[in-house]
Amino acid sequence: MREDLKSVDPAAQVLLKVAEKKKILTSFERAEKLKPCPIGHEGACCKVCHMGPCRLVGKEDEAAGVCGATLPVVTARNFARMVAAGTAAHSDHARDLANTLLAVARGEAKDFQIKDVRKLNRVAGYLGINVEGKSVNKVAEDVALKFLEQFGQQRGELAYLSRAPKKRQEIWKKLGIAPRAIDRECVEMLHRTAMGVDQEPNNIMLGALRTSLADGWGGSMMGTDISDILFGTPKPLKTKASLDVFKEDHVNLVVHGHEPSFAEMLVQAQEDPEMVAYAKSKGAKGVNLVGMCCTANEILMRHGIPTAGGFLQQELGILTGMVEAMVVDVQCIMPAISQLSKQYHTKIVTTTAKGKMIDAEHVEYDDHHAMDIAKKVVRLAIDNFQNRKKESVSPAGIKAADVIAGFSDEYIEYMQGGRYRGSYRPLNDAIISGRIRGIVGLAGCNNPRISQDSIHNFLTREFIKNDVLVVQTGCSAMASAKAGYMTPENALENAGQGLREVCEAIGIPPVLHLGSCVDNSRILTIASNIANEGGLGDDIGGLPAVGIAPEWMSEKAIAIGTYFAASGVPVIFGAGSPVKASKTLRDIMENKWWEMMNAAFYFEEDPGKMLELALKMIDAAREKLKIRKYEPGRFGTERVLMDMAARRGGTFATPHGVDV
Ligand code: MSK
Repeated sequence: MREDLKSVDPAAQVLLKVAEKKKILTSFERAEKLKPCPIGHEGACCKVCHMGPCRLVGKEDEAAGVCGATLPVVTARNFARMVAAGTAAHSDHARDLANTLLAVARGEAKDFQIKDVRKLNRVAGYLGINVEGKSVNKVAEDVALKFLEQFGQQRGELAYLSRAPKKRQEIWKKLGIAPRAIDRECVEMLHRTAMGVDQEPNNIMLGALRTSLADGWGGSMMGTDISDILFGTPKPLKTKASLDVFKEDHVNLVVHGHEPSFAEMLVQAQEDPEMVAYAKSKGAKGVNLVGMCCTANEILMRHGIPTAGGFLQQELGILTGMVEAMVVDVQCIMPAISQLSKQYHTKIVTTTAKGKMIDAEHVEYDDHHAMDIAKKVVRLAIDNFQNRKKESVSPAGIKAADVIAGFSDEYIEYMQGGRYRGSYRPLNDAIISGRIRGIVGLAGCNNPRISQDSIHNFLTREFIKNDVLVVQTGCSAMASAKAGYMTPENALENAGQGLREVCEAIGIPPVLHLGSCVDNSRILTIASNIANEGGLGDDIGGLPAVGIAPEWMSEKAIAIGTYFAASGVPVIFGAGSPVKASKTLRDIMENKWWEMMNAAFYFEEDPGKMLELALKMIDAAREKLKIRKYEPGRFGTERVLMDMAARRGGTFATPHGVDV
């Protein structure tokens, strides 16, 4: 691993040199110059009222703010607020999609159609909506209205909680953390963490768990499902990933952010013969649509649109001098890009009233006139083609990697038996026999304080070498895509023998691209399906599975990590700990959560130790399940069966292999 480099992506390295030569500062240099405040970085700065900010230094049992708030309370409140913000982000995205679904169902958004009726009916089933005798649009309307109700309902619990294994639902009930409504949990979390309300760290963290579940089994899962219903459920397809996906003879239009609706329209608009003719009239061969960040993941999974990469590529993309327009919506959009664009011909186009930028053009997206607005933006990019300056063009010049992406949970089920006999049996059997040692969900961001992609790539390589199936989302998926890990050939070259055999038999890469950040909900669905298939316990908790976000930076990542833990998947985060200041908090997350939920939340910066801890937890889970001990190259079908007492006892596997 090259920690001395700002990035291990060779195309990014080329463009960082361009920036250096032109004396342009990017987030990579700003991160070097601007050291984080050590007190706030570790969760010990309280700024929930104006008596402070109070910086709590000193011993845990002595440090206190002006009001007397202790270090564990302050750290817990800070963490819980991150969870609330992350949950709000994913869920507001889902709310927009639910409104689009409603508009489509009512014939008000005529440029969209319901692409996956089968999924619509499946979702209606989860929500208890009868589809008999109803038109597709009526079912879609009922589904959209039910989804919208989930945000503000005053009674009951979120409908999607019923998709979790029964045992997990009982744990949530017992702990009192089953979320009631999405907005309610976010609002309550902000209230509880305001000055002078919840002052018991464990109770604050219970609130954080409940809020996070409103993300994972609420907003995010809804976001994924509505996108599949409207734009199609992903199936594997081939595309490219690199900063070198820009074309010199085309108008390069980048779509960056998170919400897929407008991006879907741009996919259609850029292919429209009228737009192609217009591009030709301006001297270009056509329009080259490229994705960035999670919008990239959405249109890559469904249309094979190439990706320029994740969060840290946004400034670098502009530095190529080849981007006519960068269209942005919400989340992970650096304010720096509008300033940087002034030194190039690139136009930054904001598209939502929620996210405007100084010096950007604003073209407001409205799903009632989606295609007209998409064409307006495509035209704007085409008109800017003539302003591209030859002398400022700096292509990365590194061949883009092939990527096979598009592994929805439905497709994973399908590939294990076909449309009518799809199941998770083969995957469970491969885990039981030891061909697959376990599953790791690698997710989360890049962070300029860490050599870009270095830990994502290190862990991906090591896990597949150790027969661990890797499923990826968000910027982590981009890291593997760019590195060429998402091809079946990679399995042949780099995977351990057991994983390789499974990949060859099914014809999949050992690293599966599952989609965007909201698509972490697909990992929850896969985990539920594995648990419900049988043979590996009856809960998500206790599966040989771990979630890791090694280079995280966003509050959304914290919300995801927390709902993974609340769902029974232990998680490891790198890039520094926002709870490091409080031993009490660390103890709650690393030990108490094992007792409560059969999972934990660790912060560990050392990549080697992350790997070791993840493998240890996977092996401990295997031992507790009494399935074959993992031995590289030795597989079998024999199992040590659990007796009823062991099953009922619900013994939990800790990383130390101790019953709790
Ligand atoms: S885009 S949240 S930097 S994964 Fe979803 Fe990447 Fe993290 Fe944004």
